[in-house]
Amino acid sequence: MVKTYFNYINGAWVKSSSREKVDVINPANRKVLAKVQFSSRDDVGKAVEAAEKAFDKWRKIPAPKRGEIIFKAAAIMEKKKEQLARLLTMDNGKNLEEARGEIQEGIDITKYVAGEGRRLFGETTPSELRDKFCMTIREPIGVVGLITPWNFPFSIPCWKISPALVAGNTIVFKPATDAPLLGLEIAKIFEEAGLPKGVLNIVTGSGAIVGDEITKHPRIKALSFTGSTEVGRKVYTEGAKRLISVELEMGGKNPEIVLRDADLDLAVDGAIWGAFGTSGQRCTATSRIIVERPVLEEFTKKFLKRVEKIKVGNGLKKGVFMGPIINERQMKKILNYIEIGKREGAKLLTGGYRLMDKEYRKGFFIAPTVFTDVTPEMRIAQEEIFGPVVCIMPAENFEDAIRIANSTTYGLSSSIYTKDISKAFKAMRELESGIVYINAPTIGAEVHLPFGGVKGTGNKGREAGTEAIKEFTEVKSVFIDYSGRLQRAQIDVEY
Ligand code: UN1
Repeated sequence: MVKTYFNYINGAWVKSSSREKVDVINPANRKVLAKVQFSSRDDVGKAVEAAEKAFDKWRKIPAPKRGEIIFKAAAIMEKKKEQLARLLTMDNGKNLEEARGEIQEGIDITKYVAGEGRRLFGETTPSELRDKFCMTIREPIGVVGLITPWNFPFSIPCWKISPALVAGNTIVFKPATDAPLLGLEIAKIFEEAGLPKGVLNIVTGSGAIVGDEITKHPRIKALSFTGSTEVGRKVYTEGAKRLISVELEMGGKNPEIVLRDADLDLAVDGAIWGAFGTSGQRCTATSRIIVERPVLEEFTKKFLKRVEKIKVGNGLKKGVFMGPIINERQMKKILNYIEIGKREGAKLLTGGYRLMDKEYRKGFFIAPTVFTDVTPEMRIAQEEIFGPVVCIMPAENFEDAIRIANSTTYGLSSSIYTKDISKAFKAMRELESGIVYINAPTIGAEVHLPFGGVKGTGNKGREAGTEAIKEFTEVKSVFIDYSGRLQRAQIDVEY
């Protein structure tokens, strides 16, 4: 019997009013893992209503007490780590080691922001007037709408849910259409941790119905979205119509620069992990390797040798490095980009095809793919592929490498391999990205640092780290005059 998951609204597990369900498929073998609700706009309405009703009570619970519930949730996640990781591998496809890493990332952010319950710092500052006190306080926004992707179906929801909760907001959350199960598990965890009913509500279903309704609902006061640029633009537009805050984390075309003085073996390690970890399905994935000409041949040879050893398969199997692509549509999109690359004149060095025999037959697997002779204007060097495809691009010198690195509309993550400290620092300044790595791959951000990108990757906000709380709070400036008389700012100033 396949398990059915329900929506989580007002502290109860409920069927969608649509009475429709959809299958959740394991991308490694197309086995049906579970069924989830294919929800309607009406379900979103009910979730908003519950979240609105719960808000007043939740925001008045002292923040350190809210933080304690969040800490408890983190402890439950720790206890369930192995079980969650296995479910994640089946739901999303990434290998078990990476799945454990993702659960850990969710635990880390949850612990980190739980401590905010005892901080949520405001500022105090002197007044220009006598016997007057000035301060800022942070307040929750209200009902927030969260929409998350399938590639990190546990940790990205945690990045959003945990800080939103500790700050005192209530939530309507839509997990991704693919890999929705971990999002639903998060609701179970917070329920067990003692979160009052209505504070966190989860509605599964399609972007076109549930996602669209969340972005348009007039009583949702802030939106936080991670996903494609195409959808992000729509979310931003809807939010703008209502003048609400919208946080966007979107695509990347992340470069790894390899300079002539780099430790080439280290640069190869970084490129393998950055380009093919999670089968390239990370917004931080390395999709361009920009190599200074004098080491181009040697780097390419070493890299190719390692790529050809990559083991592809079901992520539950020991030794598998690269799992499947999330679904057929994404697989076709990636294969189409490979065709585009060939037509554009890039040289296909290895891979470039779907794996079809035996263990691969039922799943969506693509061989790790490397193009060389890629030039900056090619589409495969400009557009996000979101799969195991990487472009090697020659650069004449350091400046040329930086220019190529910056030549896309995205700006999430970038990396440079060099032993030259001044070039490392120059790169840190010149690279147009929200995250820069020196002698480390483009993937693997840690939760206590802000995460997000410049240019087309986002709209300036950052998640996680010290920024996590900002996304989910309003700042209020408070002036307390204890002089007992009218004092007019800018006018009655005495010395
Ligand atoms: C994403 O791909 O959307 O930095 C998030 C990283 C991970 C998070 C990736 N910690 O690669």
